[in-house]
Amino acid sequence: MRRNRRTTPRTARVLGSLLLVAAAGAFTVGAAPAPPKTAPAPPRTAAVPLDRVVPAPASVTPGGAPYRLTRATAVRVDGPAAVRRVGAYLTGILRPSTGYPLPLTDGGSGGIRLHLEKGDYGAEGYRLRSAPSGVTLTAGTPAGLFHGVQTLRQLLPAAVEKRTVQHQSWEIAGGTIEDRPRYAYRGAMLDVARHFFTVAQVERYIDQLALYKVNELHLHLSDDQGWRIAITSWPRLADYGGATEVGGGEGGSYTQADYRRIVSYAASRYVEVVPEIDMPGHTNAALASYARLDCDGVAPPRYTGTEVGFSSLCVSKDVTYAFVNDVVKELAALTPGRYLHIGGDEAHSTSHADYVTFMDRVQPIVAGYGKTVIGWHQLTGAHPAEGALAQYWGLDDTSAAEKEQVARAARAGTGLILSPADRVYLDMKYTKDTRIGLTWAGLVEVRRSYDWDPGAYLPGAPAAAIKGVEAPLWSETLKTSADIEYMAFPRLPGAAELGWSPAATHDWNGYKVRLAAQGPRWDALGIGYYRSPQVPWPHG
Ligand code: NGO
Repeated sequence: MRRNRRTTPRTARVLGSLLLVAAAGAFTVGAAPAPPKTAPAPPRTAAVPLDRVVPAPASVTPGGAPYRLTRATAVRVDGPAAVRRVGAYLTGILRPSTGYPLPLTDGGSGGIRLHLEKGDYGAEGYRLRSAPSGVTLTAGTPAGLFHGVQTLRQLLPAAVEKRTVQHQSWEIAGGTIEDRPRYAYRGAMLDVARHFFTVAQVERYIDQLALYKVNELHLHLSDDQGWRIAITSWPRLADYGGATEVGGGEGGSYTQADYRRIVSYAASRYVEVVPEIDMPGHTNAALASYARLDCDGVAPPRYTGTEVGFSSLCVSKDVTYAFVNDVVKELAALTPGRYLHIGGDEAHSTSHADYVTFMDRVQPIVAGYGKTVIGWHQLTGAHPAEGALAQYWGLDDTSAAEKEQVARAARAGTGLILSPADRVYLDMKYTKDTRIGLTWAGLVEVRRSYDWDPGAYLPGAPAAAIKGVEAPLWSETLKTSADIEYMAFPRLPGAAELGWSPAATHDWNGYKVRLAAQGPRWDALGIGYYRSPQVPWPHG
């Protein structure tokens, strides 16, 4: 017989939940005032099971009756201003859809409580406890509370994400979640060079990343087709080099104030910005802007195609390093984050000797401004600086020799960020019929994107060298936020889960059910996604 929860008679359900509440010993008279007589009776909706969260939490212990939000619920915060800001972020999500006032108050008990305490939470972990008397989020840091808020969102019905009042009940299943990330680096990259995206578009993506506890936004700020960040000492980079893009559109660039806005918006979502200036290849926009950067002193025309590998900074000229120094100095000053990405991929027009010379000179410049170098994994073919991270973007079938070069560097202390292109390059088409995207790394359906283990991916690389996972989104074929979202969803949450969740939770069959439950949330948020046939989306 098929069972359907919704067919249980209402009286039996009410009695059942009263019994559960009483059994939990938490029934307090008057805790939840009866709705006013005039209000329409809210339809019953089953609470989202505690184990429906993406990324999968480290530990889930369901139990006891749910908590129900009411008109009387308060959001209680104690601790520094940052905790209050996380509380305000939460009320900003809950008020429009519930229509409840949800006052933000200091201390007290009951309602939804955000609370810092010393404990074994780590830098980003949290605990969520839900019972009829209230929901308490506890963490050691505001970042942990923020991640806990993302879990809390997913435990409410999908309609909580709508921006107009929804008349329904809002319950959070009873139990406890204890959670912390597997990896400290959980990234997404956005290529704003091939097509330019505005501050508002980047902020929209940041909000989407935060839903899945991604904490690093790598911005690919320069490439052959465009230079996207104003550098005061080299103004033509943005003014001229930024004024085009793939296909010949008008391009664009961020003023330094724009960039600061992105950085601070990201920080409000506990996301660190990792700026990338790709060097020594992928530099046509810079070479077109300043003839003196070219070995022959002749500036090439600006470039709007998609073939790459033809440009190189002039490794033998001193002005090259003066240029790099100025750019890195300004960018480092604008960036509170720890990292500065120097690219280093596809330097096909730079000899190997020149590449090594260039990296030997440029990495100390980055260190001199207090930043840690990240480079694409070709950096491991030179001399990665102490503490540098290499970002692996090979394929499953990349040659054993190339993988071994990266693994050897990892054994010698270089940390790795994993972005295997035939797994987590979000710009790869899902199927041959995907309307945008590239295919050079293959077709990457949702399962393929999720079904690998970062800890065991690269033969010979010690587990401790793996710092995390990043999902790059290159924009040769992407022009709008709708394009970004269609390629990122539903694969981005899988990459985020690989970065956050313990390996023991990894299971495609369980994941696809949790992922399916995200669909109605994306609908409510206005995110258009690829309805992969591999995922059992709810009907409707
Ligand atoms: C490669 C290449 C990029 C392309 C991208 C497209 C890296 C690190 N370099 O990835 O220039 O945009 O593929 O998928």
